Amino acid sequence: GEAVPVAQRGSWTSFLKSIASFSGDLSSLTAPPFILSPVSLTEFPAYWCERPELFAAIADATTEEARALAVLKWFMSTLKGQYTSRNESMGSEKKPLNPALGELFYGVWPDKNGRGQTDLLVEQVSHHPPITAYVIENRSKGLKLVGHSAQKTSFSGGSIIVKQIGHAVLTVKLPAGGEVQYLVTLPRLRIDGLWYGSPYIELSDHSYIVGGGYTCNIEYKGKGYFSGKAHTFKATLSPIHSSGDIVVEGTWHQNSKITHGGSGSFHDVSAPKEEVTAVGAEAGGEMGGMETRKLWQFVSKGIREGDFDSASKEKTRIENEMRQRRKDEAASGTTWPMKHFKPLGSDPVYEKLAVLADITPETEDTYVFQDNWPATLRS
Ligand code: 0T9
Repeated sequence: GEAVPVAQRGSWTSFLKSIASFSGDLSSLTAPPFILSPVSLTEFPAYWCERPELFAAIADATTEEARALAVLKWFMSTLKGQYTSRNESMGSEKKPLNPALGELFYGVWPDKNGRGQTDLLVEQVSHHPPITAYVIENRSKGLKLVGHSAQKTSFSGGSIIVKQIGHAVLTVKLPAGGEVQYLVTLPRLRIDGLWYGSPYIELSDHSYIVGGGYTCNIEYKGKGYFSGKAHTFKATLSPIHSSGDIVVEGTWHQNSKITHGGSGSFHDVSAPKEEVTAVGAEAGGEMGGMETRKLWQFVSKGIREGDFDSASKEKTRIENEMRQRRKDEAASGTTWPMKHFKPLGSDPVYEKLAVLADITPETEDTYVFQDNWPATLRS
């Protein structure tokens, strides 16, 4: 692999071998320094709102069709950040920090041009397997996205295949009273370029957005499929109670246009995105010990500055501390309490909406937000 520093070639090769002979939770495998990211997975839910004005715009739609299109446009516009931003900022996909149980991340996108303030709250609700639960809310616009994210990984043909587990539900308060909910499911990922030490993500299969009188089936293709172009998608938006599909086609990391049932350009993510501002939850906006940027502070610093010795020492210290915490809990017959969510074995909203688009599985568990925002985000 050309992108692998000479001194790390041996450890990269053995890392790839361990991936190949392993399936399940990749997050716990030790990887060579050059591929480590200083950012924890608890920060990833922020990708859902890095174009806050597109999220806010969902509230301004006045017809079911306009609302379904606004939801699709917001969703499509998050994908570039979700799946290519590490390549842009760090040169390739990197291995994120594996969050500790109970790790927290809070953030905000401030009000601008009347779009309203948008708040973010994330909690690591399981360590083994890793599960991240999140809420994004724009209160003034009556919009709330609640979801959770986990992965099942396997290795095939030199690539890592990532099946995303979890879904999100977007709740939109209607100006006339009442609300409408959209189920958002997640695409499958393939991580290519491993051999060369410069991994990148391609999306495949389908994901869905269902609700508000519409189903939307989004099909993902990459290089070597029907278009031969990387990061291609085709979204078919269908009204549930009438006919007349709207089709959108393009590349999710660039732009798209309406190719059926209308015309004109659809989404375009060439303009810069807006990163979330991290907010501490303690008094005075301080960060507590379980808040991601405080917990990983010195690991991240070590990785950023190329001081992998201190990064690795500090990481071991955190992991040992967490191991001890689990032992103490086992000894006292307690478990780490979730701070913001309650687990539920099946999600009634998912079940109601998944059948409308023939989504499998028909049932999924969920994490119910307890509506306990820290005061620092709500003052
Ligand atoms: C939810 C996203 C997810 C998380 C990451 C697969 C992955 C962990 C999960 C799915 C977000 O909404 C979107 C983007 C990137 C996904 C990560 C990419 C990645 O490589 C990791 C896995 C666990 C690895 O770190 C594999 C080993 C690594 C050396 C390859 C770069």
